[in-house]
Amino acid sequence: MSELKALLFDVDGTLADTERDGHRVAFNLAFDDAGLDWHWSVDDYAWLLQVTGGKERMRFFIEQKQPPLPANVDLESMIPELHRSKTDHYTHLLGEGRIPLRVGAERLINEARESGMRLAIATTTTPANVTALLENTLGAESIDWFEVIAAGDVVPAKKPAPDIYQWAMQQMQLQPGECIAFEDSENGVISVRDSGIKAILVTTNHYTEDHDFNGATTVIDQFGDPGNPLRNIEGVKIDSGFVDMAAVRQIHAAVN
Ligand code: XBP
Ligand code: MG
Repeated sequence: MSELKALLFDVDGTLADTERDGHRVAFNLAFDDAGLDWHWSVDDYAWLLQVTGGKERMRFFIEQKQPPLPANVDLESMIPELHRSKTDHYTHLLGEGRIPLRVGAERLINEARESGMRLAIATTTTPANVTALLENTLGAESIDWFEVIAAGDVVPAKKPAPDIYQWAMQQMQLQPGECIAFEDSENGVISVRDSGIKAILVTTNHYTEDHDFNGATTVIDQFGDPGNPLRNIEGVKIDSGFVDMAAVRQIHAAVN
């Protein structure tokens, strides 16, 4: 049995519901600014989310849908330019306080800190987006609560590749058995699983509730709070109605 030492959090969909009203909106604003007649609807975006990474997602869209493109366009410069603009829009949306953390996330992070757990972020999104979310929800000092912020292009292969979790563990000199990961999507679970981490807690959301979470230890609909209980969906059950450190330890111990 390994000792639990660290909590590794995905960001998009897990700590906050950023995709529908954040990333998607920012992509559309960037398309408008660039004079592109493209629009990603709430439904289209469910399909687009199969590809992680904003640059990778735009390339996938262009290849699959062949939308109208400006004459003589060079995709190798257009995609990064569009992505810079999208990141600007996204961080502005966060700055307006439009996207709160999900139910129970702040409570769990605070309890983990109080109990001496090490914390890290393992995400596909751009580092500036993580900083903006943390600053605008938990406060500027919260960035330092996370020992490692593993994000974006720090590894060449994004989720579902295991690289981002392996990179975070390497930086922290942790073994997979010493960690628990928090995810919301099928790609996220595959990434964690293939990194060797066995303890995986999934909170579903609008876009991921029908995903295949094979390999997850526990699947619930939200972290929950006292008075706002979670719903157990699959795997190890949480009886208290919300995820606290006792539940986190129970989930870790069930598979380590
Ligand atoms: C998050 C993503 C990201 C964001 C966009 O996946 O797929 O691509 O949608 O971020 P996960 P960027 O939650 O599995 O890490 O545009 O900054 O790439
Ligand atoms: Mg996610």
